[in-house]
Parts: sequence; C-alpha cells; structure tokens
Amino acid sequence: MKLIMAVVQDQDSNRLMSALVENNFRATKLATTGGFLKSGNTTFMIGTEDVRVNKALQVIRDNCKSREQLMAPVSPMGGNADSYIPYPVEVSVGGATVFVLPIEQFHQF
Ligand code: 2BA
Ligand code: 2BA
Repeated sequence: MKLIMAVVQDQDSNRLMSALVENNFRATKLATTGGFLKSGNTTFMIGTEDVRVNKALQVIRDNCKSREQLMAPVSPMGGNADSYIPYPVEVSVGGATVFVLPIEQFHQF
C-alpha cells in the first residue's frame, strides 16, 4: 500500500475530490499553506494499493492545472531594503506537487 500526498491549488480541490471518489479512491483533504506564497492550498492524503497508484496519479494530473499567481510585495520591516521588490511578482504555481510514500501499517479502529 502507498500513501499519496498531493499539494494542489484550492481552485482544483473540489473537482479532484469528486474525481477521486468517482474512481473509487478514498481520500482525506487537509487545508494547508504554501511556504513561499504564504497562501492557502489543499493537500490530499490518498491511501491506496500499489497497483492503483498510477491511476490515482492520472486522476490528479487530469484534474489539476498550473496557473500564474501574483505574489504581493512584502515590506522589509526594518530588514534589508536592497532586496525589497516594490511591485507584485508573477509566480508559476504547478498543478500538483505529489509525494508517494510507502505505508508500513494501515489500521482502521
Ligand atoms: P470519508 O471519505 O468521508 O468516509 C466516511 C465513511 O464512508 C468511511 O469510513 C466509509 O465507511 C464510507 N466510505 C468512504 N468511501 C466509500 C466508498 N467508496 N464506498 C463505500 N463506502 C465508503 P472510514 O473508512 O472509517 O473512513 C473515515 C475517514 O477516514 C474518511 O472519511 C477519510 O477521510 C479517511 N480515510 C479512510 N480511508 C482512507 C484512505 N485510504 N486514504 C485517505 N483517507 C482515508
Ligand atoms: P508555495 O510554497 O506557496 O509555492 C508556490 C510557488 O512558488 C511554487 O509552485 C513555485 O513555483 C514558487 N516557489 C516556491 N518556492 C520558491 C523559491 N524558493 N524560489 C522561487 N520560487 C519559488 P510549486 O512548486 O508548484 O509548489 C506549489 C506548492 O506545493 C507550494 O506552495 C508548496 O505548498 C508545495 N510544495 C512544492 N514543493 C514542495 C516540497 N518539496 N515539499 C513540500 N511542499 C512543496
């Protein structure tokens, strides 16, 4: 069994959850925050059999798309003004960042 952890954009999360359930995957959705943009994103935990990992990855790929996002300038607050960029910077956020981890044990009590 494997645990798939997928960080996706909030805009794709409802569609992805519906697609996972449609394809008979069990999943848990967590509200998370990206370290760089410091804004919300969604992390899915999907526990599934090894043979279904590729199908899960395909469902994720089909339902999440990359987008450009503006990063608001953050004032240096007494820090180094040399590195201050006074205008928003466009950042490309990927459709999904996915980790596949081995599961040592799986229990449901
Ligand atoms: P939910 O996905 O909201 O599922 C609640 C309960 O609905 C499940 O209880 C199960 O009894 C039933 N259920 C879910 N999917 C089903 C399906 N495709 N067909 C028939 N019945 C279904 P639990 O199995 O005790 O799971 C409780 C919660 O634990 C789940 O909430 C989910 O958030 C999480 N979970 C369970 N298995 C998971 C897995 N393999 N990966 C990730 N999260 C899991
Ligand atoms: P954030 O950390 O908010 O990052 C959003 C986007 O900003 C990233 O998109 C990337 O294009 C850019 N970015 C992040 N760190 C950067 C840096 N140090 N310099 C320049 N640009 C940077 P994605 O790579 O598609 O990542 C989307 C979200 O996925 C991330 O949100 C983070 O929550 C998660 N993520 C990505 N890689 C991760 C990793 N190795 N471990 C844990 N979470 C990760």
